[in-house]
Amino acid sequence: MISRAKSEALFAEALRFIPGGVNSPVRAFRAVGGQPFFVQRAKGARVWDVDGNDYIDYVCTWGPAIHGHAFPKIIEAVKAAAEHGTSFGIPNPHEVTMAKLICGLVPSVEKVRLCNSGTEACMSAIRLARGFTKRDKFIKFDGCYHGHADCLLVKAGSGALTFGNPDSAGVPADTAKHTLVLPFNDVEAVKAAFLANSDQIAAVILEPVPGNAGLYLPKPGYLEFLREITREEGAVLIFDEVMTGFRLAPGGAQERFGIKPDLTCFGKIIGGGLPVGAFGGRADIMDYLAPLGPVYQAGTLSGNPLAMAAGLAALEELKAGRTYARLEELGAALEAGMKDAAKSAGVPVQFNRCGSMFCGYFTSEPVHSLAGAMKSDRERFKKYFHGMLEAGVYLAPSQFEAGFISTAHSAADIEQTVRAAGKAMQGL
Ligand code: KE4
Repeated sequence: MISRAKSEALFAEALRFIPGGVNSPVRAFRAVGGQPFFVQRAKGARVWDVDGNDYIDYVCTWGPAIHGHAFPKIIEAVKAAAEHGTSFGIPNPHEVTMAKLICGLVPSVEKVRLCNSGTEACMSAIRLARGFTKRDKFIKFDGCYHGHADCLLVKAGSGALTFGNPDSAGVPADTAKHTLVLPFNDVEAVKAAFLANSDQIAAVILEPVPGNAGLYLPKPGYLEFLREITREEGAVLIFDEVMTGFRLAPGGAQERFGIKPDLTCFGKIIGGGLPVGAFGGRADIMDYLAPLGPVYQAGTLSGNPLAMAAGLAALEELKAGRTYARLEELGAALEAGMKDAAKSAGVPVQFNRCGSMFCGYFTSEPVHSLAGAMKSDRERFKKYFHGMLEAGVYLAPSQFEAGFISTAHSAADIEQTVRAAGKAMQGL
């Protein structure tokens, strides 16, 4: 067993001052048992804990570290920007460069507003769609996560076509009732929801490739169907690309699947590891935002110079390098290796992948929705997770999260990961 005595002492102290000892619930290892380790430093594809143990990292800070940790160009950019101040609350040139870069890389985005998290981006996009359409209801899909704004912490209410139920304490039923939660990849459910709520639905928001219930893909034609029905019904189509944006292609999932949404939410990669979110899209909708229009949205640190410097360095590198070809090579190698490992161990695994995002479900049935993901054997996942951790491979501490590969991962890292998986799956 790897010694983690310093992490254990830190966690005991953290529990005294921070709820659950963490500043974001998934980090607490409650889905897999045991205690989280504490990171001392990170570089490339690896993180080191405070006890000196190192791990190949497939969480990549939940997506931002697409170039690996402590990427030199990002570190240099942040250091240089910090010399001139850490925040102004006054427009700065970096904001304009960032906005032009996002609009240049994502054709559906004519104008963009920067904020400080994916939650802010999604919350604001929903408010904007409601203001633009003057409608209150909106559709989301089970298994898709769009941050923790009240109206988005909702699960399917009875007969999903009616209204949602709060998925968290503290969310008033009056708030949740406007949120319709439908199964993903189900065309008939969307048709029925629009029929039952005609002229009342402001928007449809989705992760085009859901990465918050593990990872599964849209069925052929599904995204095209959503684009068509929202256009016909006068509802705003919102792609939440906080995770997929700039990861699945320079223009995100919408480039990969050839769909043009009305609004898109961003986060993670565009901050280069610092806190940034953004939402953008059709100019006629975006111009409803204050100070131009009646929909209010604001943020003290929006467009922060340090976060802009880090994000610009990250995005410029994506434009310059052969990032996506490299990520595809690594992803394909990991997928092939994992499938072989599961077959050799005689363990039923569905390994879903889209570019450099992946998830292995312990089930024999294909996974295309939350219902499918829920059939995964979580006891097997828990044992597998800890087997991999002991072998120096850090996976997301939950079956219902996606894994991420960076350009800093090497073929040797993938080989080490596959060998570890072969051992961890033995006897599951
Ligand atoms: P943040 O508010 O955490 O920056 O973004 C919320 C969000 C919105 N949309 C999508 C598609 C997301 O994946 C997220 C956040 N992702 C989770 C990982 N599953 C963040 C990790 C965490 O909550 O600690």
